[in-house]
Amino acid sequence: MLGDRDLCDTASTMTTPPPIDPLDFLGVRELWTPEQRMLADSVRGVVKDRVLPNINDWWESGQVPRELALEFGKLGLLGMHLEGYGCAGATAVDYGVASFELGRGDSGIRSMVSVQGSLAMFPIWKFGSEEQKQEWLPRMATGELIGCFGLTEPDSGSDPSSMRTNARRDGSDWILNGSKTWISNGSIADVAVVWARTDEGVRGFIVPTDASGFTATDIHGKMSLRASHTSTLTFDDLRLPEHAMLPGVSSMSGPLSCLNEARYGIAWGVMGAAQACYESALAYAKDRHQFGRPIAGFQLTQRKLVDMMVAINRGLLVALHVGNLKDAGKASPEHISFLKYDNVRAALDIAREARSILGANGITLDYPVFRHMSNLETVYTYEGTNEIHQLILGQAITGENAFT
Ligand code: TGC
Ligand code: FAD
Repeated sequence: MLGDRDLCDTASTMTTPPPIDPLDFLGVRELWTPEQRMLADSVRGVVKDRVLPNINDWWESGQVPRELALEFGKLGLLGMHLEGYGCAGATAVDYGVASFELGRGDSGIRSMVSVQGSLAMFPIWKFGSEEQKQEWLPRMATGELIGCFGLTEPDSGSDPSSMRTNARRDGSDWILNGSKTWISNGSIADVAVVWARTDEGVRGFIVPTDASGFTATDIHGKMSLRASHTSTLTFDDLRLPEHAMLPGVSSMSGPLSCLNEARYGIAWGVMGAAQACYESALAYAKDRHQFGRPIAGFQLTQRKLVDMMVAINRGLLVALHVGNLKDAGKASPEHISFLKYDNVRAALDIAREARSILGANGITLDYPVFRHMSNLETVYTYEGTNEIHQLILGQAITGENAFT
């Protein structure tokens, strides 16, 4: 029988909260399943072993080895949220957790995975014929084949509906002409999913990059997302067979629905980048002394660190909530815009504050912060700029369309 003393002990054990972890303040990781925590650990392991030791060299050279895709394929990360055809059939939350860990390494490396799964494989999986799925998806899931996604054009960025790239029928073939720019993975891709105007509406085409009339040229002089190949693609009377066309869609809803998938993963990934910046700034602030004390002891530094910590916990909780909505089939494109809009701007603010805490050291590659900060400038712009998501949300709450 338990005595009064035992009862008190039991009660106090039950109510004593665990110690606070400054790196996971609200214990958000505990909301992930044990399998999701294991997934996070294994992605983190690959990032630690394969990405972080090389990232500064890749950043400086602007080159990423394409073999990295094979490693991600082995882990089952490529097209992981798709079912069948060699894909892992994971949940949206699983995909988010993996993106978080990849983003913690580098947003360019996370982009390699996002583009492959959400932008190149997803449209084939969603809108492709059975033959197209069988032909492309299994080898894309392993990383043997790399894909890219061509929507943006030199004169059509935020407004992709104004695209000029076009395809016309020629007998049973299609002839593709035009250009796409700012295309991630472009010059290392084996296959490009290209969106073009046709007499039948906007159509997606699976374009092998060794086709005659296809050219990919890397964009140089980037100050952001340097560990990622970004290219301009041109199509010059490029002849494609009928079976290169995705039969399942003939409107802008095709490419725009792919963006939902990528935007969702990105919004988790930026919290990974923010976490890396926060961890770096926290460690630095505790170690760096000025005026005879650690700079972590100054109230202004504590304010910065606290704001970062709160924003990361909040961003991860919202990401988990939207992930759960997505898994329940209840996430609308506007929910995903909310997530992309708020998490990216928060991550960029966190990275800038972290940079300031590191002082002069903050502008070097000796610490990851500036690299993340500058990457986040790209993420603020791609997959719908901050302003575009603001207007999507504005329309959702006012009913007024600010675009037209
Ligand atoms: P709008 O008239 O609103 O829509 C045309 C049709 O599309 C449907 N739709 C969507 N469907 C699914 N998901 C969405 N998010 C959708 N948004 C719109 C819509 O219902 C309609 O369908 P239907 O059946 O009635 O025809 O189109 P709009 O031309 O007025 O444009 C709206 C706007 C501005 C929101 C859209 O153009 C937009 O999102 N612009 C931003 C462009 C963008 O995000 N580009 C990204 C390029 S890819 C990239 O950046 C990759 S980065 C690499 C990486 O991910 O790591
Ligand atoms: P613009 O559309 O010209 O916008 C310029 C400014 O005007 C922005 O601030 C914008 O918010 C603002 N603006 C535009 N319209 C409005 C409006 N209606 N109201 C208020 N403000 C407005 N694209 C792909 O298709 N595939 C890829 O793989 C890909 N990868 C990328 C990788 C990198 C590194 C980068 C930088 C971009 C990539 N993109 C890709 C392109 C990206 O999606 C576009 O850059 C983005 O959609 C914005 O287009 P834009 O750069 O032409 O800017």
